[in-house]
Amino acid sequence: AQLIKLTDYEETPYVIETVSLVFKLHAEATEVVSTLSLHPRARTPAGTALELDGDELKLLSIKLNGTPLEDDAYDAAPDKLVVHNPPTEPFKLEITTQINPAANTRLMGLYLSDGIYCTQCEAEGFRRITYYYDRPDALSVFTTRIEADKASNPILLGNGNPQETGRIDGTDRHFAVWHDPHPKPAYLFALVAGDLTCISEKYTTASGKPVDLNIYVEKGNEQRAGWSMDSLVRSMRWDEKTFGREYDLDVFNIVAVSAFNMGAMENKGLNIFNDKYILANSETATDLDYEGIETVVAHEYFHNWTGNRITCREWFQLCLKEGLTVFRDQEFSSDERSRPVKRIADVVRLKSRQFPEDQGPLSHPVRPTEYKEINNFYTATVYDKGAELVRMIKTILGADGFRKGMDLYFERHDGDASTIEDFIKCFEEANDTDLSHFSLWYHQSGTPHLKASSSYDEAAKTFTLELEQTTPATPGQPEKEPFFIPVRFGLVGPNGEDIAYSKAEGARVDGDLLCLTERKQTVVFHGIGSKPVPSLLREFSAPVKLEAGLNRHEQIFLMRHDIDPFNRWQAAQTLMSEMLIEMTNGDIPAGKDAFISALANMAEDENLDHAFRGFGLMLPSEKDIALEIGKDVDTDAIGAARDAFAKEIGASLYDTFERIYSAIEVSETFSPDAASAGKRSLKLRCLYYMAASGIEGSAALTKAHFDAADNMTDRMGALNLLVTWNLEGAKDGLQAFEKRHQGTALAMDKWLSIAAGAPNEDAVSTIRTLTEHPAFSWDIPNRVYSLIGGFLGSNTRGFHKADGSGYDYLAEITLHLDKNNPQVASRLVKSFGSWKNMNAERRVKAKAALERILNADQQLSTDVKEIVERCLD
Ligand code: B3K
Ligand code: ZN
Repeated sequence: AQLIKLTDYEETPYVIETVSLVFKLHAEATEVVSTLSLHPRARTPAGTALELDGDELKLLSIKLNGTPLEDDAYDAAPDKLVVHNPPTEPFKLEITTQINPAANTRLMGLYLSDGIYCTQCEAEGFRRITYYYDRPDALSVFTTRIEADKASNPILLGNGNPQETGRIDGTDRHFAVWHDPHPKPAYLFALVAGDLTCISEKYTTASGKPVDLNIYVEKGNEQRAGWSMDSLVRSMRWDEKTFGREYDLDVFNIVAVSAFNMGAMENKGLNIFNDKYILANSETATDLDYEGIETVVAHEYFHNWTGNRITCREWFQLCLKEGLTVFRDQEFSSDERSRPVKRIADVVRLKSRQFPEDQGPLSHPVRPTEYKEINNFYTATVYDKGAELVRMIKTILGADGFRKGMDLYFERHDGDASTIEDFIKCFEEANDTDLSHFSLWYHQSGTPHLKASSSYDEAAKTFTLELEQTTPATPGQPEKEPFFIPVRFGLVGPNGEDIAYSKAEGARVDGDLLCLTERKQTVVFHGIGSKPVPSLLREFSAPVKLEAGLNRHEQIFLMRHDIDPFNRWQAAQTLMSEMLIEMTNGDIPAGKDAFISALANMAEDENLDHAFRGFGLMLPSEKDIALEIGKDVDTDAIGAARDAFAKEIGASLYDTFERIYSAIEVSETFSPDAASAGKRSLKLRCLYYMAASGIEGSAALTKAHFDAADNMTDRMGALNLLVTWNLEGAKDGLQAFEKRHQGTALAMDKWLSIAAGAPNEDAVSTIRTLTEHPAFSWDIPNRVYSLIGGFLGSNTRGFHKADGSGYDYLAEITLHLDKNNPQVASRLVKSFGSWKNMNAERRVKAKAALERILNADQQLSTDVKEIVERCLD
């Protein structure tokens, strides 16, 4: 496969003004007639060939202005259609292809999921339907006619607004025509046909335009779609209020399908979702699922403006829509729930997914400059770090300046296929400022390391802060420039309140914001009456690794007193992480008891909300610690240290946890709201430590929690503890759960993931056995992500077992999955991204497994090959 480069970008020589599609749906032989109205651009030389993309296509016929093309006038291959010498005047091309949705196991293009026809076109799936300019800058107006058997496919959906429907005379078939007035790229095309049912709501936009909202699900699931509808309505209101963005069609349809490679897709007016992000009730969904649904529904809806109305010029600009839309969905959830808690959750996610990516062989800039397979770049870096960059723009410009920039972006680029440069320019012009140094964040990869040290001069009443940034080399970028880093901060005085300074020198400092621009800067604060503890990077104001230069005593002080809740949490995390590393090395951490007692106070602090207290108690994961250690990692030692620490905290604070656990009352009728979810999560966190303690009665208490659970959060949470700590009752619990939920795929996914995450001497055989379970299937991504993804993601000791069995197994299933679904295979094989951090024994095994994939006797997909090669590089 060839390397695609940003610098090679060129406009298409022809413009597709309109496209009219007719789908004659049949499971194994669907015919697609595509009529394109084309014209050459003014500067296109006469005789320039028209080259359209294809992928595994079969051409049935091709006509130019109504006349079949002579054989020598075109060349058709499965992956390309070339029309030689097209007219120099506007012309019409009618292309008929035949495709096989039933055989489409890659879940890209048109495929069948549980008898439902659906599509996934981003990034390059449309070319698996018909020959086309399958690239985001080719915007066109689409009309779609769908024809299908009426009894098995009563519902026919397309993009835009419905036009007409009817029977096809003399057959059992019917049709529907949809028209989308908004020009769009092919990746936003969608079609659905099947036997579905829907829930509906009427919505009126801020300016009074009525919109029909429908969420389509398989029959019998309609009572599980209510939360999604609720989330959709709240998202629409929020975007009007917060960004002044209204919806722009008469209908907004969502469809939930069970076979889907990722979370969901923002097709214009017809979002298609993985059913995991639509279906929820208290019996089958956890609080985290409810939160995820709210986020993803909002995210896809917000794409209507950031993604669809303004799209990307090419795929290198992916973060233009994804980073920005993630930022928007994060802000939405922060407004709907608790802002500090949401911030903590987002940072946990960033640090656990993006930091490892950016510190390993798969590191790439938020806006990459080359790729082989674009589907490999839907990464935590593009999405989550991309969102952090937008957040930093807001931090630097302030809320009003940010909004002005966004307003200009919407106004100036509506209808465009745009770039990051266009986006940045809007903020610069709207605020009369220069963001050129800041823009480095889009181009330079890697996680900067920020090191702080400080000193206090009592006589001069000055406080001096030294800050130094370094960014380690990343693939393709050996030398790094200093970043523009916004550091929100406070100087915390002995009474816990921030001390005001009279003057600051040495950097751009404005109120509580300090902006670093150089490798090393010394900032002197004047008028400081007593020695402060600096609280740096409040709200996690930049995606950097901070070494705060504080001793344990000072960290504990911040954990107790910082007015920034995020940094209170961060202080606790830093302490836990440092101590866990010392324990991993066989040392006994200094200040452990003082820390444990501060932890108890935080857990009991009634002034903090429950969810925050739950997060405060969260131990860094084994993976987090491995990343923090960074080299020669022994995952068994980490696991043992972490287990021991949990046990010790559990034993020394047992009474505290028991007290908190019993005092929290959750209302009897289930509600997924943030407050109730926070109570459940704090209770489960207390139970986690009690279960870990080994103290008599704790296993029975955990089992009782499981037995009494009347919702999935508690049931799954308690079962996970029984299994994780291998308590009496684990086996019974697993059986009871299975009995209760067999037949409900999304619930059984949880059962698979709990079993896969459990520490276990012979984890790989356990997984192998589970792949034979009726609840599992290699063909449905959700099943694979739950079982295999659960093993790779949560079973650190199992996956990184020193004998290499985890690596061998990943190699084996990568090759197996790659034959049918390269995107799923490629996503899993990314778990090798951390192999270079392991100790020598493990590295040898991992490298051998990676090489085995590369040298296997089968044709590898570009997706898998690219990842494996980058890992080995
Ligand atoms: N835009 C889609 C992701 C498509 C992934 C293609 N491999 C979902 C989203 O980010 O909203
Ligand atoms: Zn998105």
